[in-house]
Amino acid sequence: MKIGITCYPTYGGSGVVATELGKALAAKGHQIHFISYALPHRLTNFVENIYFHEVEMSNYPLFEFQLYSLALTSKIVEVVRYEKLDLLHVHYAIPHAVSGYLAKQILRKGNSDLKVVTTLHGTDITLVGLEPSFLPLVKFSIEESCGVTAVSRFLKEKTLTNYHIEKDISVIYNFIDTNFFKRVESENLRRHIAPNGEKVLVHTSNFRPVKRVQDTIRIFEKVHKEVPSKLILVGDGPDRYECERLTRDLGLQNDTYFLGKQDGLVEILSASDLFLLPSQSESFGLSALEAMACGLPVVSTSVGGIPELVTHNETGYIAEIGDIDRMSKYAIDLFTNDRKYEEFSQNSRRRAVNDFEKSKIVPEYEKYYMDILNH
Ligand code: GMT
Repeated sequence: MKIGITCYPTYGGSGVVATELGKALAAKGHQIHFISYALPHRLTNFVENIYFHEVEMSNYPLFEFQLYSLALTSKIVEVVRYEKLDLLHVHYAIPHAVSGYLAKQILRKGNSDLKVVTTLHGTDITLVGLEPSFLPLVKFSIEESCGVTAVSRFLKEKTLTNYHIEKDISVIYNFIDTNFFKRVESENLRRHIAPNGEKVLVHTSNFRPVKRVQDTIRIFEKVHKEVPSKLILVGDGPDRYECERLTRDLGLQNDTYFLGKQDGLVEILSASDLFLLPSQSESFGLSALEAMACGLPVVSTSVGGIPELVTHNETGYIAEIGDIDRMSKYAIDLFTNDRKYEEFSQNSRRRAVNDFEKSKIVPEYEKYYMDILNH
């Protein structure tokens, strides 16, 4: 198949899933054309069968705001026409599903029937998409997509109820390469972070309010009082400054590492013991899956699609949003019970391998494409 993929090229989960999907499909012999404003950050080296088409933006002074959705539409039309794509797969509805719809209408004039598949990832449905300036467009573009997938059952249900949509939405979970995401040797890093054998808690995110990173620090404060421990925070975003301030206010600055955006995630996770995900909303929790594949139990909130990934009392623990006391007790419980910790760690790795390995999920997308093309 010749497939176009449009996604955000940045560190967000939707871009990661889109890029890893493109790479996996290319490895299976499909021709993949990424269409975005920058090279996806997980596309670090040359991969056979992968092409990148950059959306060029005009800076004409009359346009106070950049017209990205329109420029993207024109680029999609160009790539579909000249590369003869069979299908376009857009990740994150805003604005990609709208650009996909417009491109389809333009191509229809030339008698070409572009199939557009939209994958809903999270805040495109639960947060941003509900804003009055986007809601009608999100609803319309979902209804008009030839196929729609959601990354969890929770997200599918939210889409149908929030937008009053009657559409067949397929659930295709996030996936990872468990041969890449696995515990690796990380003694040097571990010795640097926790020189006296302290336990290591870790959190990775884009530091947006929805992630409640401050809760991570407050959980750590309580754990730290009971168990010698360190906290690693990976990523960057609007809440980072506040988090750094809170860490200083609580006197935890010498035990907390703000690493910023990092590519060496596997080594960092391998040097850690427990993953914290205290989100306010989370459609799936790709970051938790990456940690589980590296053998880390997860302590998280019970929101969104997280319970479809984290099994309470098996691969970690889940609690109510903001229940810092409970989440810290869970962490302390795991740190003070070696047998239970080991069992949870093995369960986490097993769950990632058995249920979310890319070799299991990628064929689900391939089958989905075939169904759409044959329809
Ligand atoms: O929605 C976001 O805040 C970021 C978003 C993205 O698209 O980058 O992440 C979402 O997509 C991931 C991949 O499907 C999911 O694993 C995340 O749970 C989801 N984030 C939220 O729902 C907050």
